[in-house]
Amino acid sequence: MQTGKPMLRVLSGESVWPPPAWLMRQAGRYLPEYRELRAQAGDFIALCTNPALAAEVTLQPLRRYGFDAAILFSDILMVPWALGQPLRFAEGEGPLLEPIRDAVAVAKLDPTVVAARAAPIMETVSRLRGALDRDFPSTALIGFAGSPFTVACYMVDGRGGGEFPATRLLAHRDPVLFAQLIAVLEASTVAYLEAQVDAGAEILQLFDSWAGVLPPDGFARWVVEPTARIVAALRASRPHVPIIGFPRMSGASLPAYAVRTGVQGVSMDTSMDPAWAAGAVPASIAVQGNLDPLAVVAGGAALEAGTRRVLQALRGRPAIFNLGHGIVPQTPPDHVARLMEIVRADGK
Ligand code: 1CP
Repeated sequence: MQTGKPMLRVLSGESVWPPPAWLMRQAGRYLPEYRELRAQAGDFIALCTNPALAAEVTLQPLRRYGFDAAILFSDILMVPWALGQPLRFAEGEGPLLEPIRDAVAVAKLDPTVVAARAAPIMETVSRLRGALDRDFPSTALIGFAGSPFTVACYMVDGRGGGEFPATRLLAHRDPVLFAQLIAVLEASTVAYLEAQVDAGAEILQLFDSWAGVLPPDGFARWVVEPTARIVAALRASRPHVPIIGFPRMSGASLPAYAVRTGVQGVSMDTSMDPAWAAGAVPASIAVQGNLDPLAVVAGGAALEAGTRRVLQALRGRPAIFNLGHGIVPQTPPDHVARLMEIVRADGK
C-alpha cells in the first residue's frame, strides 16, 4: 500500500484509483451555509480578508463531501486588489475594477507590496493547514492565483463578460506596454504563491480562464511563456510543491501547454474530450477534469452518464476528477453528494 495524500501521489506521477476528486468553486453560493456566512461578512472582499470566515467557508464543503483537496477561499482578483487597483464586487454583476490602460497606470503598480498586503490571506492558509492536519489528514490544501493573462483581462477591461475587447486590443496595439503589465503580474504571482506555500499550501493551481480568447501567437506569448516563467521560478524556490495549470478553452494546444510550461498537472475544460487529452498529454503529467457543471445541476441520467464517461477516460493514468469549470450557484447540494458516491464507487 502506498501512503500519502492521494492528490500529492497523483501529482508525483502515480496512478491512483478511484481518482482523487475535488470541484472547482466547491465553496460558494450553492451551499446554504455559505450564503448565511456571506450575508454576515458583508462584502466579498471583507470575506476574503477575514481569516476566520474565509477558513470556515473553505472547510464547509469538506464536511459535507470529504473531497481530496481543499482550495483556499479567495479570488483571482485579490492580486490586483493587493497591487492597489480599486476593486469592488457588485451584486449580480461580478467584479468591477478601475481600468488600467496606459503607461502611467502600469508604472504605478508595485509587485513588491503584494505579499504584505495579502497577509490576511496567508493567515487563512495557515489556519486551514492546521485544520486539515487535525481533521482531514488525507485532504491536500490547494493555493491558487489567476495566470497573468486572465488577471490582465479584468485589470484592463475593468469587468468580466468573456470577450475582453480592451485587453485584446491593447495586446495588439501596444505589446510593449502589455508585456510590462504581464511582467508586473508574473512577479506579483510568484511572490503571492510563494507566500501561500510558506503558509502551508501543498499544491498550487493557476487559473487561466480566458486563455482561449487569444490567437495562436498570443496564446504562446501571453499564456504559455509567462506561465512557464512562473512555474520555473516556483520550481526553483519551492521545488516540492506541484503546480496545476488550467488554460481554459485551449483546445488542441493543451498537450503543448502542459509540456512547455512544466506543470505537474493540467486541467481540462468542459469542451475537451477527456479520452483524447488522457492520451495526448504525457503520462508523467496528471490530467484533471472535466464533467460539465450543468450535468451536476441536471442530476439524474445526465449526471450518472457524464461522470462515468469522465471516469472511464481517466482510468490507468495519473488523474484527478473535477468539473470542466466552476460549480454553479443553482447546483442542488444532493447532486454533489451523488456525484461523489459514483466517483468513490469507481463508476459503479
Ligand atoms: O457573492 C459572492 O459570493 C461572490 C461569488 C464569488 C466566489 C464564491 C466570486 C466572485 N469569487 C468566488 C470565489 C472563488 N473564485 C474561488 C474560491 C472558491 C472555491 O473554488 O471553492 C476561486 C478559486 C475563484 C477563482 C476565480 N475568480 C476565477 C477562476 C476560475 C473560474 O471560475 O474561471 C475567476 C475568473 C474569478 C473572477 C470572478 N470572481 C467572482 C466572479 C463572479 C468572477 C467571474 C466574473 C466573470 O464572469 O468574468
